[in-house]
Amino acid sequence: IVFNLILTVNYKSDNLTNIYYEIKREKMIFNNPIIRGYHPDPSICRANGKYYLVTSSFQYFPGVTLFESQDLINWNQIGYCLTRKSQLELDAVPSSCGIFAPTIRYHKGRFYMTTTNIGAPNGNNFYVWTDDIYGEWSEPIYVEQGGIDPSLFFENERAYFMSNGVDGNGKSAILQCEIDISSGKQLTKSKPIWNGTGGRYLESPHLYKINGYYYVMAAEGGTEYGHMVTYARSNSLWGPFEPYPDNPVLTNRNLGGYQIQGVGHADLVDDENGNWWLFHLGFRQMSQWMPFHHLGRETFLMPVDFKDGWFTVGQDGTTAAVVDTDRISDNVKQDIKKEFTFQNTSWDMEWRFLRTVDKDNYVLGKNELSIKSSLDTLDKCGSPSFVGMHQKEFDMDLSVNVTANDGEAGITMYMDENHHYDLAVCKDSDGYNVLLKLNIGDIKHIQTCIKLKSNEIKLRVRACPEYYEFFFIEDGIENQLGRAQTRYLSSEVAGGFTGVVMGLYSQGGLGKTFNKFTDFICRYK
Ligand code: 6LW
Repeated sequence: IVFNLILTVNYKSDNLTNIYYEIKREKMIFNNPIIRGYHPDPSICRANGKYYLVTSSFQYFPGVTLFESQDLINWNQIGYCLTRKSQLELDAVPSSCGIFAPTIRYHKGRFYMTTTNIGAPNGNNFYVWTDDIYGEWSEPIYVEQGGIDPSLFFENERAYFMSNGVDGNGKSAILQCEIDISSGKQLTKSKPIWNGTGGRYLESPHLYKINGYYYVMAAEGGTEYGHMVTYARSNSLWGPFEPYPDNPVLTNRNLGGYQIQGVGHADLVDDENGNWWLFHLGFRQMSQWMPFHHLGRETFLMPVDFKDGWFTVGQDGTTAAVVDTDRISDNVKQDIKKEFTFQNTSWDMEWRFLRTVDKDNYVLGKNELSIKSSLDTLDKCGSPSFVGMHQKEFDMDLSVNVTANDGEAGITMYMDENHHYDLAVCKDSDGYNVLLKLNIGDIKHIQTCIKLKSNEIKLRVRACPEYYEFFFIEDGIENQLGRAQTRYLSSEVAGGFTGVVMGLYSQGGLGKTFNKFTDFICRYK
């Protein structure tokens, strides 16, 4: 426990009259983002004394990242909701399509997760359920109501489903219907319940009942610098809804130069003591006057206050990087993991694949990884041989030993098929080379190519907010191959909804022999 010692000196002219001090308990302090690396569109529920949170996964497999927490501050990934091809078809899905914003809810001992698979043959809204949060989830149950960002609300044995859409006049609206939760069948027509406050891209609806009022909360303004959270309340879940007079209730759009931007798309949860919290997405721009972000949209937490049937978020409706609160025990310490290795991660948790995994191309060992090339390369919108982890911080030092036997094997800092930097060992007719390849849109450039003495080498990437620097280590000597600006992998340049994923990959060659990776280590400052 840390205490603040406050020393107050009262004096009249030069005569000390009083010296007194008080001891105050220091507040718990936590840092945002609370879940780092690309993890947007958080949704949360409370069950059995714990909290469960899901985030979007797009073209990556498995789908819908699932986290657990005891204290709202420290989150452990416990799995994914969509782990089978029958639940998640990603074959033809473009980058940043696939799994959009999920919602997780707990009702009568059962967890439900609803989402949309954009670009898939059966791209409708659907939900899956489980009675065991650590186990497998059901097959998808489809709902006819279209739009994105589906959500569920349960009351008196009834289930309601909402998503974004348009009303009879073509105006953006939150649409709602009652469904049969066992079959997904609509029991009522889809009805517009709220039109938002006029911001573009009305999305991310959630419905709550709190102290007698129904609240519909949404995001508006688009998921860039103008993003915001708005809400309205009603005595009926069908409306009419009366907007909160001070909407938006949360936005950082007027905090020019502040690192955290684009805050919106939120979900509310109450803790055991009856305090409310808002989990939402936002992003960290690379530095004060550099409006680029390449780590993707991440998950943030802010406290909520209710007064006279309305709620506010934070102190002034903005999200801060450092939050102090007396609502969380000061025994809780925020533990931000700084080092990731093959040993302290698990292939079915932190590591993820692009679209459809051909298991024959991977040997996921305890301390080593072997991959052989698939037909797809990193430059295609397909399923290359690739396994990656989200980049979580700007400052990073990543290294891995590579033994290349066939084609090209290395590390890629990967945003999408058109925006990635690759550092690799490559076999050609007279031996092995180390390559640095920069892919920025239509510009595909081999920056450096150096002949190696053997096919075994250590590759290293160091990152700061503005640059990646690329190295290889041969005979114990570190050589720099070049560097590249992070901004060209940012959402502002590449577009899309994901962030940089650090991938280990293999491509080209005959695709018959495995390339080996050992001693992976990624350290954040
Ligand atoms: C998501 C939408 C959004 O469905 O981005 O920021 C979309 N909000 O609500 C993809 O993450």
